[in-house]
Amino acid sequence: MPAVPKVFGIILAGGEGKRLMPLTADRAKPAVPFGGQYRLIDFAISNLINSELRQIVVLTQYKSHSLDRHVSQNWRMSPLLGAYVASVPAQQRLGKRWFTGSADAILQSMNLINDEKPDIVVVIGADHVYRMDFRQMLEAHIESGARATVAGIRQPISMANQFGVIDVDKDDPAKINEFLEKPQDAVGLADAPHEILASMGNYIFDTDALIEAVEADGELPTSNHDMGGDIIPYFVDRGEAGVYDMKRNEVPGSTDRDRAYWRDVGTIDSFFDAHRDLISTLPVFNLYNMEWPIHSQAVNSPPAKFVRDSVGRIGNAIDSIVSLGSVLSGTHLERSVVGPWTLAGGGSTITDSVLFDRITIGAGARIHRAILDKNVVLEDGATVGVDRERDIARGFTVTDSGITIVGKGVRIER
Ligand code: ADQ
Repeated sequence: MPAVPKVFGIILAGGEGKRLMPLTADRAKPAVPFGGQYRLIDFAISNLINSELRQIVVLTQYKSHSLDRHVSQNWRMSPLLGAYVASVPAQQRLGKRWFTGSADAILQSMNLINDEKPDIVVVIGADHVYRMDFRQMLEAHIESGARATVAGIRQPISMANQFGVIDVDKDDPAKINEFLEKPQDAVGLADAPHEILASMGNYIFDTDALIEAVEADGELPTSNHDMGGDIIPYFVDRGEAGVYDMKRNEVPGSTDRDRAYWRDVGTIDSFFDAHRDLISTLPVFNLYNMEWPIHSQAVNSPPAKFVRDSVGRIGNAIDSIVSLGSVLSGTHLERSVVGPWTLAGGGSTITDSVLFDRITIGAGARIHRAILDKNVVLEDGATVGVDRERDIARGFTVTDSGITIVGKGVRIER
């Protein structure tokens, strides 16, 4: 390994995100808006850029148009420095098939690795909210001599069936002894029986080892061609898999509260809860850490505005985030996140909700515990999230926890 290795970043962004329906009905999960003016993928890209990676590809497949557009419009890098963030769609380079799994996505994108000839490849997911300095994980990878390193973070044992579960070697804490992808009957950690060490879906590989592994996996007819299910166990079986504990990661400017914060926002409930983490007075996840900025779309619009309506009702917001271009006229907003270009009229009330962009809210409308996708219109006096049975009858998705989701462009009548 050279003293300064050449590092290439691959972001896996081709998954369907079925559990986020209807927000993923016509966009890829990494393109789902988050926190007002971000898309989920902005966290992964920002972390790699802030970690000084400069050649990054985003592998896309499922309904990728808005994801491609977001990456190409907002993540332009200087070609003078050889820097790029490129969105690369599935191209059927190895025959007439789409990516059959995340490892197949890498196998089919081998031309990108061959073009750059990196020493090390960082492979990460595209749908988590967190800050992470990958340079520290890279140091640990090189120091340990592992050929593949998996980032791990403690999670409740009740969530073990959603994650790859890492069993650390008793004699060597930098080594993985066993890796089980989404087990039904996980065993808790010795010092915390109610927790497991979960894979964050972020990996670092020596390039030659990654190529060997995905090529060998491509030959296996029984494989699901999945990074977590097939490639990591391949390295564990060979005694070549290392683990990097996220609790060692120190990101500049982080607070005690959001140090090592990581959320998989794969379900509506976790997506909703992650928004709550942004808006509390002492945020559990601090978007305002300018030492490790999360970059996003440049919204070309005037600032948000709060005014009285024609009969003097005050437009105000508390414990909330309001994005550029929004006008709250005589509207009361509380514990909510509002995306760009929302227009809300007199006497309307929005509580505990997440609004994407370009929502129009009529006078006297009421929104509670709801997620509204872009271009939703509430007519004067309309309500959503207030009457569960009515929401279901109107065809909206309502979770067991009582969150109503309204899909793109729906017009809600009184
Ligand atoms: P999951 O998130 O369930 O578990 P997966 O659905 O493969 O695994 O998604 C991982 C990443 O790969 C996502 O960013 C997704 O968009 C992308 N992806 C999925 N299929 C793809 C395809 N065909 N082409 C391109 N990209 C694709 C994974 C790991 C677990 C780990 C969790 C952490 O498998 O071990 O614990 O992530 O959330």
